[in-house]
Parts: sequence; structure tokens; C-alpha cells
Amino acid sequence: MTAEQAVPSAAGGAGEEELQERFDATIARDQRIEPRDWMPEGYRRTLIRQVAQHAHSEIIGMQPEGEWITRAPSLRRKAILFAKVQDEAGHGLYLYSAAETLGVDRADLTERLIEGRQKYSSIFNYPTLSFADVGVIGWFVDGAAICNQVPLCRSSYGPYARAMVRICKEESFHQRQGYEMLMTMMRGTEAQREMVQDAVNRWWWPSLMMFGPPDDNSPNSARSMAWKIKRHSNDELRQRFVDMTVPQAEKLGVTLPDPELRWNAERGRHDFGTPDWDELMRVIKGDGPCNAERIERRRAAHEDGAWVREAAVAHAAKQSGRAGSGAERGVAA
Ligand code: FAQ
Repeated sequence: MTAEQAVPSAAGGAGEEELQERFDATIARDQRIEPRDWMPEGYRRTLIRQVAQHAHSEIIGMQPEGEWITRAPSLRRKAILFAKVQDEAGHGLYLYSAAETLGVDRADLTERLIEGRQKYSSIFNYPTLSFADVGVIGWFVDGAAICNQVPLCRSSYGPYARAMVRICKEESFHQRQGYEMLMTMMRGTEAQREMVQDAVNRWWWPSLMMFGPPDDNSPNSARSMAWKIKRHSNDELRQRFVDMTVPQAEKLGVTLPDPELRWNAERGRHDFGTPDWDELMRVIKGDGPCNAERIERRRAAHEDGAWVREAAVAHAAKQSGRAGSGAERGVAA
């Protein structure tokens, strides 16, 4: 099946106008759209775009931390990191499954990623230079993922919303493990504290960029919010992340690298500086520090895994052949 092949909708003989009215009413009542329901083409395309990009992010997101599995400083840290990276693979798989309910094929989506025709999160195009980066990714990147994804548990598309429930539980755990690791390092030597501060300095701004461009330059937001795919705007979620993270940084004893960051009593929120939006656009377009390396690694893993996919298909064919011949003989398969 190709990426744009539509799943037949359960039209039930109703005309397009009536179907659209039913769809609008379901969204207005805050109920879920399910795979067999009729949906406007734009809604389906927007979901495929977002869910596929999200799935790709989880899979590419295994790489920056995965590089540290062999170099983790203790068996405990290695076991934790291994489990976390495996969780990200699981998230990718739930999300590809959710995307498949929209009539696309995972193999085709993977091709699109490898050929640069579909995006993945900008954050995974930065290098992990020290083990402190693993802790900071847990704290910032998983923390940002939680801010962005908890509202997606109420997204209007059923399979996406349900996939997000488990993903968010695991991301919370990831965030805590990152923060706990940083607490340990901050209680260690001066060199360890410097490593943590250096990692914080490098990951802060890219983490703010994860939430996407500012609202006045976010072409998809209005439509996605009207369809209740997205529940909050990019800027609103970015603000929540800043407000959540500032007290955590104070407790940890690190400085967030933004001279404009301060509490605004009038707004009851923090004011903060402007991320470098040109940098975000460069990274999204493929010109970040690690884009080429990340995609090349994904391509190699995909090619190396071809024999596993072929073996799985051959095994499934053999099983269904056996089941078929069993059924012919009147044997329960
Ligand atoms: N990176 O109009 P908008 C994780 C694109 S998972 C790259 O604002 P939208 C777990 C955007 O696609 C992290 N591209 O778009 C983990 C659009 O391009 P298009 C991933 C970006 O969709 C943790 C264009 O710019 N999370 O972290 C980015 O309304 C640790 C215009 O933007 C998700 O995917 C970006 N940062 O809002 C794993 C969450 N921002 O497609 C391992 C679900 C924007 O029109 C370790 N996604 N673009 O050509 C979303 O919430 C939304 O899709 C946004 C973007 C908020 C990312």
C-alpha cells in the first residue's frame, strides 16, 4: 500500500455534507474520531504528517542517547539507559501502528524518512558530548515531550490519543531518571558539576525549539487546533515548559543560559528570551549538526535489518499456509 492510499470510510450511504456535519458534531462534543469513521481528507493528511513525524522522532531519538550505552559509568546506569532507549523504540512502534490505521504503511513511512521527505524532531540533530547529556536529555527533552504530549492524550483521533497515554507514563519516568542522574552528578565533584552545566547550556535552546515555530509563524496550528488534534499552541506549551523547568533548575543548582529569564509577577509566568528561529529552520531543513549522520545510521540499520523482515514474512506465510491446509482437513488452526 502506498502512503496516500485512503482507508475506505464507513459512509453508510450518507452524502458528503451529512458526513462532514457528523464529523464536526463529533469534534464539537469532544468525542473521538475512530479509524472507520468518515473524516475529511485534510484531517487524515494532517494526522499522518504529525503522527509519522512523531514516530520518526522516537526512532531517531534512540541514537543520541544510544551512543552512551557502551560508555555508561556503571552497570546500574547502563541498565537504566538501555531500558529507556528500548522504550523509545516501543513508542515509535505504537505510533507507526496508529499511523497505519489512517491507511499508510510503515515501510513506506520509513522510506519517506530515509529519503528526507518526512521530518523528525529537530532536537535529535544535536550531538551528545558527555554523559551529562544523557541526564539533560531526560530532564529537558523528555520534560518537553511531556508538556507537549500530555494534551495529546485528549487528541481527537482515538488511536493517537490512546497511544499517547502509555507513552506519557513512560516519558515521565524518563524525565525523573534524567533528573535523578543530574542530582547525583551535582552532588559529585566540581568536574561533574561543570559537565552538567555545560550540557544544560547546550541543550536549553534546542529544547525550547522542540515546541515548533512561534504561533505567528506556525502554518498548521490553527487548523490542527480547530480539529482538536493539537490542544494548545506551540508558544503556550513552550511557556509551560519554561515555568515547569525554572524551579527544577534552581533546586538542582544550575543556571539556565538565558539572561532575559525572569519571573513576571503581573503575568504570573516567566519571561524568557527568543530562541534562534533561523537555527530551528536550518535544522528542520536538514542542515543541523548531526542530520546527515542520524539519517545515514537509520538507513544502515534499516538495510541491515532487511533479513529480519524477510524472515518474518516467510515465517508468517509458512504459518498461514499451515493454518490453511489444517482448515482444509477440518483441523482447527
Ligand atoms: N522539529 O505549523 P507547525 C520525543 C515543522 S518525541 C522538526 O507549528 P505543527 C520523545 C512542522 O512539522 C519529539 N520539525 O507544525 C523522546 C511543520 O512542517 P510540515 C517529537 C518541526 O505540526 C524523548 C513546520 O515545521 N514530538 O521527544 C518542529 O502544527 C527523548 C511548521 O510547524 C512530536 O512529534 C521541530 N521541532 O506543530 C525520544 C509531538 N517544529 O510538516 C527520545 C507531536 C515544527 O508542515 C528521547 N507533534 N516543525 O512540513 C506536535 O506536537 C507538532 O507536530 C509540533 C509542530 C508541535 C512538533
